[in-house]
Amino acid sequence: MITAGKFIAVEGLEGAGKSTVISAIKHVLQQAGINVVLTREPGGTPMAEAIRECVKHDWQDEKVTEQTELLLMYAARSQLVENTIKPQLALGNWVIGDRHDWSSLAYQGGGRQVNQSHLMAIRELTLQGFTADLTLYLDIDPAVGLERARSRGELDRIEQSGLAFFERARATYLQLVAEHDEAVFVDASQGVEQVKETVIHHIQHFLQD
Ligand code: Z5A
Repeated sequence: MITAGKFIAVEGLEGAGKSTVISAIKHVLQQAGINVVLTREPGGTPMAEAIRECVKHDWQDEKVTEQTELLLMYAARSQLVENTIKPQLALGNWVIGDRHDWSSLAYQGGGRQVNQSHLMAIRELTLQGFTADLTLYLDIDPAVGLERARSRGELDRIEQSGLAFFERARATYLQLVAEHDEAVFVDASQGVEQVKETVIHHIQHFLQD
């Protein structure tokens, strides 16, 4: 009998170090004999990757409305959850997501301040209660995270949203962590090795549960 896999979501502002810790988590899980599939949001399927291109970029004088941004994030998520995440979990594989639903709650809900009841309705339509088994939230001061992101190159459309936007997104993330027992807070202002060590400790604990 195949036991269903687990879905681990890694969340945080830009430059928090999500990509960096995901490879460490993958390594620990593989050493425990687990098959691991990596996903990213928005993206992770051919159609969702096309949506990613669409939503991250500037459209010159054409304003990307908050409604469009929200709908595209959930459209991409629907494609990914139904075509990749659920089938992989059913095969017994574990999925590590570079961002998931909390990104929309933090960025569109907190950052853009879209109407909460509309957001919740779109979320319910898309996910129908599907959630991550474990969410690791990497907390970083937005100014520090954006500086890390900037050092890699020019900021994209969403990254140019301003510090107040990212402060609101961070506040939403902190509230979500406080409200969910299956979430873990990680101080991502520490050095890379220390952040990785903290994350690995939590993963090993999760594996023992
Ligand atoms: N978005 C949204 O609005 N709504 C949604 O529902 C979803 C997403 C799903 C996705 O862009 C954008 O879409 C994102 C949110 C929005 N936009 N914004 N703004 P993305 O996937 O391209 O961006 P990201 O997820 O934020 O990735 P990132 O910038 O690459 O961040 P990261 O993966 O957390 O960081 P990293 O690549 O591991 O590290 C960044 C740099 O910092 C790198 O040079 C590292 O070597 C360095 N680093 C990492 N950790 C440390 C530590 N601890 N100390 C020092 N330096 C470090």
